[in-house]
Amino acid sequence: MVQARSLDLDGIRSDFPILQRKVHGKRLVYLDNAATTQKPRQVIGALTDYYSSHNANVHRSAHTLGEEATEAYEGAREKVAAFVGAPAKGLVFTRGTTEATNLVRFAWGGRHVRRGDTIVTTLMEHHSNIVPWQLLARQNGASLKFVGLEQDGTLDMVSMESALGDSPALVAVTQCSNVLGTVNDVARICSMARRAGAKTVVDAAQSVPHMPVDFSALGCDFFAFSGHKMLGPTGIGALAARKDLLEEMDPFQGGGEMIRDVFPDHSTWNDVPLKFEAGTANIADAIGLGAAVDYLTAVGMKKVRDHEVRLVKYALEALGEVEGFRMYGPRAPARRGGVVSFNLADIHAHDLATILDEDGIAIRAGHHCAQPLMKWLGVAATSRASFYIYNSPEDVDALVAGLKRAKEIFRA
Ligand code: 7TS
Repeated sequence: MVQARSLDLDGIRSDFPILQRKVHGKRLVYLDNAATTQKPRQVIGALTDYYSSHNANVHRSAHTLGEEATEAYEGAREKVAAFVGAPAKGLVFTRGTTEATNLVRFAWGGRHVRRGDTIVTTLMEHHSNIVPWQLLARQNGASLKFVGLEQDGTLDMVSMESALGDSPALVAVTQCSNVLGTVNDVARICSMARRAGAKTVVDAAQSVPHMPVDFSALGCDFFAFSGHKMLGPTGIGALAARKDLLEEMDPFQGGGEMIRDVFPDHSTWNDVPLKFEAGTANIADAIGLGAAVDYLTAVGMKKVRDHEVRLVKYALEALGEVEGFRMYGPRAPARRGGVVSFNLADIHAHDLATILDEDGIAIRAGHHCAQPLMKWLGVAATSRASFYIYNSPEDVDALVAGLKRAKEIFRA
């Protein structure tokens, strides 16, 4: 058995109540972490504590609960910002990555992308880093260009150079693919884009939860991620952005909280980042995300990354021995995140996921919200196992056994 135990796995696993439950009478083997992660009792506890003892609206009430809630909410912002290397005033809470890219679409793109402009994205993006740019391009008369991939599922940098030759207004790229696992050199891409005069949006949904990241060092303009993929609650995420850009951007939504003064004929805006947080915020979940960040910080993000690299190495070796196993994306574990997408012989990915579920194993099957990538791969769907801090080599062994059982059932 390969050691993938640089973390205190038993200690970590004991923090996740859901890992104790059975599925179809079997031990739960949760391998759908790219879709969403499970929550430790520390995060669940932070939500319960907030609602039990501190609940009030923020930024408005002079009473004790109001002050406690505001302090906890703004404290969470500071923690989350520090976790990704961004200043707190440059971190806008959103519902998640999707809302963050859409915020850029409306609040930055609306005024800065003009007729005839180009927006560059890549073939490995999640739909949330494609569709907002399609909508923006259509609305503003711009065009969308896709950077292609190499055979091994890494970005074709010649195609990137050529796309940048058109002096695009915006370059939108993922730091880590949710299908191929490819980790892109976004610092290099952002520096190339800046020289070409483009602003950059980095989709960090699959990087922030899994590896050390530093928004300021990357040199990007916008950086989007989701709390629920990093042990936090659903419905909370963030956009980190260059503060000077946030200052001059239009608001995203109009309403309470985002204004300074409202007159019958016009309004003035609150300071950044509150200018982008209209209405009552998702206070409890932001605080829950702060608790998730505390948890990950205590584990150590370098350890999280090392654990996943080891686990993926073990998984690729073990899965590679199952006849008919075809994986997608780069082979070297150091060049990829903790997701392994594959197909098994001619078994449909959805059938495979259903068989594995009978064994208590949760994987995702489908297009993973990356249809242009599926087309490029020449498949309608893949199966995907995605790992996190509580997964063990035993989970990989269970997956391998499940695949063998599926092959017997389908005689594939
Ligand atoms: N970007 C990437 C790379 C993602 O993997 C996802 C979600 C998103 C953006 C959108 O995040 P949201 O929190 O706004 O929904 N990815 C997946 C997935 O791979 N399976 O389910 C959701």
